[in-house]
Amino acid sequence: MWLPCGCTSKYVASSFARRTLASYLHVSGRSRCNVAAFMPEAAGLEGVSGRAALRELSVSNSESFWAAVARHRLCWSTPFHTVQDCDLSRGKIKWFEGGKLNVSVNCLDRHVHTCPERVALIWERDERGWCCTDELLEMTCRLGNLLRRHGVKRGDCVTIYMPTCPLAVASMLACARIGAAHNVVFAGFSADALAERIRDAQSSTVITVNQGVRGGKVTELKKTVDTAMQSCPTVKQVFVAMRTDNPVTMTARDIAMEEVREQKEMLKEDVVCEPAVMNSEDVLFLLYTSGSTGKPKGLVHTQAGYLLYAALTHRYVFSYHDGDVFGCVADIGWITGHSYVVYGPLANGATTVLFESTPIYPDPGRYWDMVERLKINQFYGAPTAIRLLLKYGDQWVNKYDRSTLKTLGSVGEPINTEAWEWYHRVVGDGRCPVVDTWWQTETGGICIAPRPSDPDAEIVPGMAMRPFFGINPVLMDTEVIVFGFLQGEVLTSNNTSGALCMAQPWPGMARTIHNNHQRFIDTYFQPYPGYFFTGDGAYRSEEGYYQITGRLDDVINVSGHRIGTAEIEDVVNQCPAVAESAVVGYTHSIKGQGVYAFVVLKKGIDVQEADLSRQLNGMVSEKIAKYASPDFIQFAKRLPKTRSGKIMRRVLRKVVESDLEGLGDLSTLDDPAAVQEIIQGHEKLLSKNRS
Ligand code: 6R9
Repeated sequence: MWLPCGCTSKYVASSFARRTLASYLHVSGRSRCNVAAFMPEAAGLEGVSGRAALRELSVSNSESFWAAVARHRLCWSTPFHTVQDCDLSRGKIKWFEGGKLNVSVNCLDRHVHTCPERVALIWERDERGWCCTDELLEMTCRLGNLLRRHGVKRGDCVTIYMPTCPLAVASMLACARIGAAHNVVFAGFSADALAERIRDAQSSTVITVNQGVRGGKVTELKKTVDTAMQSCPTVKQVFVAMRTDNPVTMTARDIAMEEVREQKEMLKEDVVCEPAVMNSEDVLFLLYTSGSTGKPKGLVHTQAGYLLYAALTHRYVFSYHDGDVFGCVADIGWITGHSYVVYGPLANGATTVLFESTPIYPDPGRYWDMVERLKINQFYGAPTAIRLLLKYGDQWVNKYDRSTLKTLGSVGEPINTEAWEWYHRVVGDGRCPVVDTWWQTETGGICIAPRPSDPDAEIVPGMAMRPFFGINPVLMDTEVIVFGFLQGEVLTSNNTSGALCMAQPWPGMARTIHNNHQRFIDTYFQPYPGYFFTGDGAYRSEEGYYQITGRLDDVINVSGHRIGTAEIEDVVNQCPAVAESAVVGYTHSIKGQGVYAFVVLKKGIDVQEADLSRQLNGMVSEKIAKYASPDFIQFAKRLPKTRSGKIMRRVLRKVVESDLEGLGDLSTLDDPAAVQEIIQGHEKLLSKNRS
């Protein structure tokens, strides 16, 4: 097996790393005032005497703030000459122009000097008790050389379809080292979803493993790649690593990273890999996410701004300190994995945990067993897992020593008060702050969270609360719709709800949608000109704290995974028996939201509904991913529509939430009787399900 199983290892080891570092290291901050202990570079900022002043300045004079932070926290080979050049109304976002650096050097080589003995990665494998760590720089360099030797160039895009394992992290960093962009596709996505992302990203190289292992189950990742390849003519090569001992069929396109020991491709490579000198605004990665149309968006993040923002939020939201072990249990296939498993922690020289398993494998004590064994200091997870574990009871938590924990984090969806309280009281023994962190693939890193703030500042359960440095949220009136778009004024008072927008750019935000800048503008900057529109609604309390209320568009959030209702409808509509469909989200006690599909069959179709449901579920799993598969499918004669033919999703949502009082004004409906049929069908489905 290629993926080795040592037990500890260091950030780096090669002498080349030391040399590289010397040429990259630049500047350091000088402490002058009392805020210096908190953020050394802030000491040089005019008039900053405390944290509140620092936060204020980060917004009112964001250029000075970000310039100081960027100089202090990143290693540049050439310093930047312009802090920012942004115009939100045109979707133009540029930070630190003129600056040159290499992200992998910032994440690896430079920590040689400061913490040569520190472990970079701890891989908590699916098999309990099998943790292992690797020489991350060495692996990254070998892989960088391998990719270079096989023709991968600066500016190319490499698709990574792998489980959360050290080689996946090394693959991301190897791309960064040689100046290629990466496109990580969550290993739970189907062959069709993978193929669509490979085609859109125009990748000619893919990296995968023979098989994945999660929750004790084997998944055929290489086979999925093979299927995807049938519709990806641009792919020239597929690198295949071995996660299990089982051989897989190799084709002429495939390159075994290791097969028999003597032929290990990676071991042939030198441990020295010259880092590409990248411009701040060169692409670091694409990451696809669901929007309100059927086609996922390839959001583009660039080098310096993204890395800086991931690092700064990682340091301050979680109160990370040198030597801490940071445990974010997200999969690397999502933005949380990118920013808080890989880039943020590694840029800060942290020991970061890669979690390959599930919260309940082999039993519901898995997380806390891991916390005890790996001595995790910050634990960052999703509300869906917390809700699930809460149901299994406190004994699974209490069995393990959690005294190393200092901060608990939550991400991906709203965390309900019950789950928050349990997380705080049981997991954190009532002594660890719980930070509910709001952010998105688009924002690159955390934008709203209870910390940083004064150590004893209040934290309200289930509230993200405070904007991060440089973040300037505003709430907009959602009532006014002009030409189909939400439009409105900034709501200035507290105790109010509205569309959550950002009034100022920050370094971590996405720069564009790959190959579709117009869609980027239309989605994020056109609804409220001059502002970045998040797609979420929020409430601002009397005290000025923010609470996220959920999506305002047709995107649902299943266990923290975003999925556009249109994507699911596109698949369901491909079934020859289906005339049309409408998918909506509903409240689900564990997953946060579940998927509810209304399906209208073509005339004269005579099928068993149960058979067709199975078929449709299978299609969605196969074309998108299992998590997107509907929990309920309701067959209907017709859907409620406006006179202009638009499906009234608002009405459907109310029906599935059993909120018949809230159906609202039905006068614009083409035929109000359709709603009655839908209500009856829904009741029938529920009672069938109960019995
Ligand atoms: C990081 C991530 C983003 C969407 C976002 C919002 C929801 C994320 C949340 C939250 C309430 C939180 N979301 N964090 N809702 N409270 N703390 O999840 O990115 O996959 O792009 O999803 O998730 O709706 O717009 P992404």
